[in-house]
Amino acid sequence: MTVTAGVVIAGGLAACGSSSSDSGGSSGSGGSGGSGDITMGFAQVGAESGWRTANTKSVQAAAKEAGVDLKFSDAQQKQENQIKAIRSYIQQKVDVIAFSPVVETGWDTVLQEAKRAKIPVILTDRAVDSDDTSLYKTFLGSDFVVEGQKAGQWVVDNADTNDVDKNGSINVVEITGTTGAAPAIDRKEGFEDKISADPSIKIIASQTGDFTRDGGKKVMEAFLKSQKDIDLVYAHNDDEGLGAIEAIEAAGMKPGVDIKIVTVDAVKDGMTALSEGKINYIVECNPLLGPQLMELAKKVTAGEDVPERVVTKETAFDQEQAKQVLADRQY
Ligand code: GYE
Repeated sequence: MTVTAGVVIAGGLAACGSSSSDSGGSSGSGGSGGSGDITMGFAQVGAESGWRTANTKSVQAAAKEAGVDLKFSDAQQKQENQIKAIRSYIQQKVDVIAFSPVVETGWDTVLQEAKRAKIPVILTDRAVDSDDTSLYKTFLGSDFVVEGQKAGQWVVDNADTNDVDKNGSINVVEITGTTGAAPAIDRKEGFEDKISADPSIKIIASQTGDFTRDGGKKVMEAFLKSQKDIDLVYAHNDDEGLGAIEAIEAAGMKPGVDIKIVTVDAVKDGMTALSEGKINYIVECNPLLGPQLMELAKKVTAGEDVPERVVTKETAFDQEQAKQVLADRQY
């Protein structure tokens, strides 16, 4: 993760919402006709998780609301597909390209092509790891290191109950997100940062579940075979945690009791499991980035300055808090 400066809490931007009266200001350099409407090419990661589905819906609904003509592609979690989609948006001369990079590295060439074509790029949700920050206008999304820190801090703060077998050590198995993806790298880093304060907490195994339910289940099945005395699962998203629950139950144990579970996202299925006590703690990651993305797109295509980093505002939930908000959870 390279982007650090210019932190702005996104609530302010979202509040300016979707007034369509300023659409005449758009002067997209890619040029898509004289109506003033903006054409956006959006290269999505895939449909790997509940979070992603909510994110896609948010972007599509916000584009409609803002009068943005959205070209949408699903890369099925493959970088090559995202690069192809971005190249096709460049060819189509869209006004702005937004994308959520599946992995952090390997984007410079295609982003230079966009820059040469004078098409501004907005990173949404995930960052790229590039020394050349002129390749994109802004990065809108969560601080994944902070998310990992919140998860790790909870494990430290609840060390007594997390030591399920009371043998003085907390054995953690980690189900990581997609290898090379910003949230996988940063959620690991933040978590390790916090648990290092307590030497009794150890990550005894770590493997990718690719942010999917099926991946989480398979990895947990393997951990249950290869590891003794697992106290806690740290899954990088809810879907992986939900897959782990299936594996733990199939092995005749009680998730949330015999093995504690901490995840990130707070989508409805995750929050349901939390309120039932099968997950113990969830760090929120907000997928509803659409309105802020459209607001940034309007500014960028109008040649206005935008902050180079827009961080979304988030919280975390325990069982009681999950019960309180579950009924109103939109996604
Ligand atoms: O946590 C996970 C999804 O990039 C923040 O991607 C996103 C992550 C999210 O598949 O569920």
